[in-house]
Amino acid sequence: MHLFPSLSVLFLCVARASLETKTCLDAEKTCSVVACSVPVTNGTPGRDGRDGPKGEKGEPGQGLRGLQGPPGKMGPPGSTGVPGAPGLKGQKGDRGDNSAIEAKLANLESELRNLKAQLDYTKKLQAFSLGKKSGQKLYLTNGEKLPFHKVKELCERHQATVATPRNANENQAIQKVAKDTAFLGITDEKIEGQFTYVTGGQLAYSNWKKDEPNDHGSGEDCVVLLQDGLWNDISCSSSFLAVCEFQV
Ligand SMILES: [Ca+2]
Ligand SMILES: [Ca+2]
Repeated sequence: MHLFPSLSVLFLCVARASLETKTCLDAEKTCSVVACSVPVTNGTPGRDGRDGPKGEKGEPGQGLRGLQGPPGKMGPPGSTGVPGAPGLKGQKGDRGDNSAIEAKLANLESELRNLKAQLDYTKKLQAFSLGKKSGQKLYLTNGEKLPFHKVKELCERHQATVATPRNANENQAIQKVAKDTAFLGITDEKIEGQFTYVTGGQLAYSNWKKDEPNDHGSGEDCVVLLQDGLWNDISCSSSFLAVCEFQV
């Protein structure tokens, strides 16, 4: 195999010897085998080499700067600060003249005491002439005989309630005021057989006549105080003496 290139070269040199004998011989001495042979075509390109090392970081770019945006929303209020130090004490003021006011106040107190004494005396006269007082309660009658609900309205109009004895003393006091059979502020209108005060609450005291209450006839839901001080249930629509109870 290695002989053919040499033979080709030799043949080429012989073929051209007649024309350029000297030249070829000289060339055989000096030029390379390739220079004297037929032209050699290039081979296929080799494979790509390995990646080179990473380069250094470049300089930052210089793009155009945007316009400034609108201001953001207001933030939440901050926390309350620490209280400041107390201020300096002020100078003492001038002493006021309260003597005139004190004198007026003394007069008013004196008038108030006189009025209270007169009121107490009036109450005593009233209790003596019209009614009967028991504890903090004053019982009065105007002498009218009315159905129970009219008696109730009459007493309420005078900031009072229908006379309601809660013990034997009160029962006796009402008995002395009432010169006739009188309504008491007690009914079983809400629940038959369960007598309660019209102002509310279960009975704390009772003084029923024998065989009463009997809810006689078409029904008896109101209560009267008989002249002997005993109680009887009776029709609310019947008319009896109105006796009212006042807080004093
Ligand atoms: Ca009844
Ligand atoms: Ca009865």
